[in-house]
Amino acid sequence: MRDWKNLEPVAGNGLLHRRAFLRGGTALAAAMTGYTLVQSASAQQLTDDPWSLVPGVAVPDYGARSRFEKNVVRTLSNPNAEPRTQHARTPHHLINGTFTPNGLHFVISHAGDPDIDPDKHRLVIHGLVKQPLVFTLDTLGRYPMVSRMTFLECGGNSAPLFSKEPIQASVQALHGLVSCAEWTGVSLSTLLEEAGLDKRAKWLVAEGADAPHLSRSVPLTKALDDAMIALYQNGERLMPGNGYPMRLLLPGWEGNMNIKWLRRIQLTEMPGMSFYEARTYAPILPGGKAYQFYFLQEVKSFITHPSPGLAMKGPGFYEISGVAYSGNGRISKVMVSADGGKSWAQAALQEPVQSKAFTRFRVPWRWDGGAVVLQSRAWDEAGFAQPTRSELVAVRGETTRIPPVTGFPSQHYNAITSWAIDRNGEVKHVYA
Ligand SMILES: Nc1nc2c(c(=O)[nH]1)N[C@H]1C(S)=C(S)[C@@H](COP(=O)(O)O)O[C@H]1N2
Ligand SMILES: [Mo]
Repeated sequence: MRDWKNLEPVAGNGLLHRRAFLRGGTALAAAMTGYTLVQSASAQQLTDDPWSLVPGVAVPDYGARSRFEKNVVRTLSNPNAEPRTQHARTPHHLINGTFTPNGLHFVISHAGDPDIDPDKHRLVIHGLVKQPLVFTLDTLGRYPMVSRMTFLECGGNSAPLFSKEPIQASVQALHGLVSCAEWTGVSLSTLLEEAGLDKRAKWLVAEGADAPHLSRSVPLTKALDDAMIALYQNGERLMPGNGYPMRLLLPGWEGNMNIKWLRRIQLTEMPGMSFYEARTYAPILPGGKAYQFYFLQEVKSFITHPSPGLAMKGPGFYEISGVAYSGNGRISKVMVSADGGKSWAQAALQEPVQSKAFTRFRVPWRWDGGAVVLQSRAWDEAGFAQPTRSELVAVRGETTRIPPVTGFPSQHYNAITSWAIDRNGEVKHVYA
């Protein structure tokens, strides 16, 4: 039997080989004993509580999670729906796996969630097409459908990390504006083929039915590549906050372009230069120039376990895990460091590794109780590496404004996140 405590670390501060526990199951048992198991004697002492001797409650017609899970919720930026943007952030530290339950998928709604009667909703495709078309939910549902896992991330996710000083907040507050779901719907290319494209068409302008009629321009190349009119989210109809009854889905591209409550697609020669693409999502660089059309959500990762708020429970075995994703395709590699980036161990990637979707990574770790700094760094199949924070801010700048506001760097932060763990097991957000 391999003695877990004597396994040679592959990187500083006790990171173990990613397959350390696949080499022999007995090693795992040895690893856990004395740390996470209760005393072995108590395993004999299962009691028959009264409830375990009688039948349970009625099975509901629509399931809800256990009442003991009621604290696993999104955090809301504007709970009274004052007339400004509302954000609901995903609690990444309280869930696991790779997809986000519908009730915990992040939401950004600039003027609340409309209450749309699906029978009355229409989607119009017009402009530079041979044949303008109008669809009901029913007619759309008769086209061949596709399903795919994909992450959706607001361009402003992780914006607090542009702050000069690290903001003390949970992974939910820092990175909660990204989620991942299985979306099912009709390929936009199918509908555009039916409408017939005019040769002059190079862009489309998509518009939502909500009060701001949020509109964004999408290059035709993306529309014909993997864009989808999504009708289902993790198997059920879209949630009202995520665009019920239909939304535009542009896998791997800036959240804001994924128009919810989609009602119009107009084919055009040129982009519409709408409010969001001309202002908010044209990030300004330190020299005063601005990015125009920064569509891609680039390769990124962060550690969810452990993370601030999930204090360590004494030295011993832990699994470090988190999510990695890239708008360019599949994640090819994730490295994890426990010494602030001096040495790295390769993480195991949970199969299947899907294109433009969350990939969960895991590394076994023996924490000796000393101060450490945890980091994760991802690479994608297109060859891009997640930058360090100093590399990113060298190009994009920092801000002293909290929370970051328009006019200051506040978009497309994809650099490394660092969690410092002190001797008490407290986890803090740091820059390393
Ligand atoms: N019609 C409409 N579409 C919208 C929005 C909106 O307020 N109205 N918010 C946008 C923003 S800023 C983001 S980040 C994504 C978020 O999608 P989600 O709320 O489904 O997570 O939707 C985008 N699409
Ligand atoms: Mo957004």
